Amino acid sequence: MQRTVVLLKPDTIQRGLIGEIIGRLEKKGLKLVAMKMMICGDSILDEHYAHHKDKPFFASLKKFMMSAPLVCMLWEGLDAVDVVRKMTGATNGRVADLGSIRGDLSNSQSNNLIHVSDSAESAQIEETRFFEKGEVFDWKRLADEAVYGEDEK
Ligand code: 3AN
Repeated sequence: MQRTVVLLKPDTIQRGLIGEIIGRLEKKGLKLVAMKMMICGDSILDEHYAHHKDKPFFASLKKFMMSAPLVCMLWEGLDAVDVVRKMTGATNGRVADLGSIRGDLSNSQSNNLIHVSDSAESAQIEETRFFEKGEVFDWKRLADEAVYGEDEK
């Protein structure tokens, strides 16, 4: 099974959409293995958004990300990185496909509710960036029997 990092951004908590987004991930059949609230500091955001450091929106992106707590989660499942990326939709909520989280719930390029890992490699890096080992739970989920076929477990 693969794990992927999901961060619910300040606009999600401000708009009361935490339950809606978690509900979608649960209903898809993904398994929650870690969850916490945190307020990000400068250094973790510099690291997390290093690929945007020269962009004109970098300062406002950081300010936005520090404006309220994030809900940080780790979700597990078969091909979890691709599955959750697809559920999330394109960066700009105005062009993201309807049916995706951003397409249905966001109307913005910057306030797009959710960050998700973009590859298996970044998922591993982001897992150690946002979680201590003791915060990740290896638990037996009974629903796995129903969610996956015999050949997939
Ligand atoms: P994604 O989150 O879809 O992988 P990235 O990694 O390109 O997109 O962008 C990270 C975050 O930076 C986005 N989630 C969004 O909040 C912000 N962002 C990206 N492009 C812009 C932009 N042109 N203007 C403002 N904010 C942006």
